[in-house]
Amino acid sequence: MLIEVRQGDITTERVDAIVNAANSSLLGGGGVDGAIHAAGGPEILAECRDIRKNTYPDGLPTGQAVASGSGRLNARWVIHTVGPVYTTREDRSALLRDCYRNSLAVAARIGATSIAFPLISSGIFAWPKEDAIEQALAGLADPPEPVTTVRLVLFDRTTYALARDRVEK
Ligand code: AR6
Repeated sequence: MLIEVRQGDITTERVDAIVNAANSSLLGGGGVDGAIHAAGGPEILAECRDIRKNTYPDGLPTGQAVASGSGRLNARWVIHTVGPVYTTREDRSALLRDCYRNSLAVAARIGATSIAFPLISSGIFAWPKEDAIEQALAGLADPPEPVTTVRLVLFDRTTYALARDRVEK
């Protein structure tokens, strides 16, 4: 399946589900996480608090994903996933691919057919952009039914150009 590559702000995407590059607390943060909570409003945080209390009292493990509602966003759901923090000491790339795979699995479970992803771990968690793109494309290959539209949304022009060149190659 073709992966769509776009430049822009993921909070405005018109898809069934957008993915949040969260942290295990699920209680918000900076980067795309901060932008999603700011744009979607307090309903998302309220639901995340419930998810923490009822399902993940110790936090959402790295590589896993969970869905919440989307407050005021165009998308119907937000799928929160926790990317690994980049380090040269060990290879954490399988966890990064898990974020994409597990988010797709959650999308399929809730019946989302279209889904948009940010470039997970490539900001505050410091994953090098080019490799983050490779891991994203590997993790997004073969989405499960009924997912038919998979979009990678890059925030800045430079990263967008890198991803577009890689996908068109
Ligand atoms: N739309 C699309 N992409 C965005 C947006 C946006 N509105 N804003 C930033 N990006 P980051 P991480 C890009 O730092 O590295 C938070 O505090 C950004 O340019 O958001 O996984 C969480 O709570 C970068 O390429 O996520 C965690 O603590 C990409 O999104 C931690 O940051 C990911 O950058 C997660 O760090």
